[in-house]
Amino acid sequence: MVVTACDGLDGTKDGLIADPFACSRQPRSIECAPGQTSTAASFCLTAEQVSTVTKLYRGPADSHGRLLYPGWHGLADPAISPVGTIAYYQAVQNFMGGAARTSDFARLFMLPGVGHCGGGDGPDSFNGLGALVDWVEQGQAPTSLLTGKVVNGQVTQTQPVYQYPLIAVDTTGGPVTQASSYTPQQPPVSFDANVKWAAPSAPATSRSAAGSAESGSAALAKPARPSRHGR
Ligand SMILES: [Ca+2]
Repeated sequence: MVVTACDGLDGTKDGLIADPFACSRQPRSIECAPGQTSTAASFCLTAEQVSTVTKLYRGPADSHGRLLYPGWHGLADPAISPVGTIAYYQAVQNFMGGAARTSDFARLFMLPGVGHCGGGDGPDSFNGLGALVDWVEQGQAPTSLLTGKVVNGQVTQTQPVYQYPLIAVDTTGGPVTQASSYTPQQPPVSFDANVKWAAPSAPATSRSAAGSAESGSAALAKPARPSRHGR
């Protein structure tokens, strides 16, 4: 239902939601009409189900309405909300004094349709280690990662992912399964990741950092290059 409603909002009809924050579809919009029963052909949610899904999207909050943990809202990690990853990255940018200073050593790439450490409908194979090696040893900071979908040993789809917040959009009209069809674009809706946390220091804990690095995304942090001359 959500994919059907929001697939095209990221600029590419490919069965994946690259920009979940542009998706404003509310669970209430598919609440069953009075007397209606949900069927496979005519799917709807009961009032209780609408209430539950709405709370899941909003995320748990304390009695003052401050967020305890991000709502569950894409990209496709069922275990850890990608919003937590983005909020952590935003917190790092705030601490470092902006996006440009942070990009010197840490870059975030969100993987549409990809699960916790892999899997999901989206292309989940990529060479993050190679990107880090090029960054450290060649000074070539990654602006995109080439991802691929491998089914039964065959690559069925390739797609670039770009440095957050840019998303890959099929602007050429080429096949959505080929990376060459895509160019980096600003998302139609900019996402404010400055979360008002119940515990202000929560996003900066080491536990949050370790978990968020696996969250349907590739957070590349550039390690310092070992010096051979003790400089
Ligand atoms: Ca899409």
